[in-house]
Amino acid sequence: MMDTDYFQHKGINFASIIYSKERFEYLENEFRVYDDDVYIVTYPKSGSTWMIEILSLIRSNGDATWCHKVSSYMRNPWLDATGDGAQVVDGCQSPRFLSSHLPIQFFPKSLFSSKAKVIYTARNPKDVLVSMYHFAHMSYVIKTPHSFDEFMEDFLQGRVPFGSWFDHIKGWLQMTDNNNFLFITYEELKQDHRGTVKKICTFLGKELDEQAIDLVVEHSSFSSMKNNNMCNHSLAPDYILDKKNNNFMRKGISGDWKNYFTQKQQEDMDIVYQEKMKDLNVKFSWDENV
Ligand code: PPS
Repeated sequence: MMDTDYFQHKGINFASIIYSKERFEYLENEFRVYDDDVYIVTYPKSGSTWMIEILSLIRSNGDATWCHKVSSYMRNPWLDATGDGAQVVDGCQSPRFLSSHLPIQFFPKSLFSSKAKVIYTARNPKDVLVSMYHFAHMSYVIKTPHSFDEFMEDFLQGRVPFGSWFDHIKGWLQMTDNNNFLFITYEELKQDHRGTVKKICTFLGKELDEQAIDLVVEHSSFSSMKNNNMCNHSLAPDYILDKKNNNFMRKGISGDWKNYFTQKQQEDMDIVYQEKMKDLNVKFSWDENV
């Protein structure tokens, strides 16, 4: 597989193939956030594609026609990348629904004086690591790892694209007290898909009847999304994803890390986790089992 070139921006690695310093500087300093914008923010592999689908379905009252006709890249464009993606964002009509993996210190500064809404989705970092490890074998935006051990070291040291998982979540959690910020976890969605969809509707101020909620849940299930080419990333260009032997919609479960981590890797990661998260006074659903 072809390897990936990284450049650094503020100490964080990014693949030059779709990201650039110019775009990041433009976004941070010049991009204008509007009060009626809604941002889906995630660290990679934490449930972005799932959240995009849920939001698109909520916006269309559970009717899946739009989700089956228009790609997720057009329905909820990605802020971060250069090229076609940037053009879609820049031509987007309000109210805009946009997606981003940016750490908070890279985000457009105008967010912080706006009333725009942010939905931050987090996932157990052990499952993020496993998902990203597989993704790194199919994607040209992450260097292909030589081994799981080496990848874990890169992940824990924040050398993977978008930097440290720990810094990302800690950075965004600074917004917890803001009424326009909603924190959701992948695990919460897995455990209570319907309840979490309702919570998102309340946050967005969108009233859906019970039948529409059922449709949102049905069409955003893992199996529905896996079969929908408009969201399963089978339309991603070949220079970004090698889809021949891999599937973006891989397993869609919580706790897959248990199938990959040795006892020693688990203990090593727990030590780093405790140390990095000790100053954060928040309990996560995965804490029991991290
Ligand atoms: S990316 O590349 O950063 O945008 O990836 P992202 O979409 O954030 O995360 C991909 C993982 O989310 C899983 N996924 C789902 N899980 C459960 N239900 C639904 N509907 C769903 N849709 C996507 C996807 O399978 C990736 O997780 P893994 O563990 O690799 O299967």
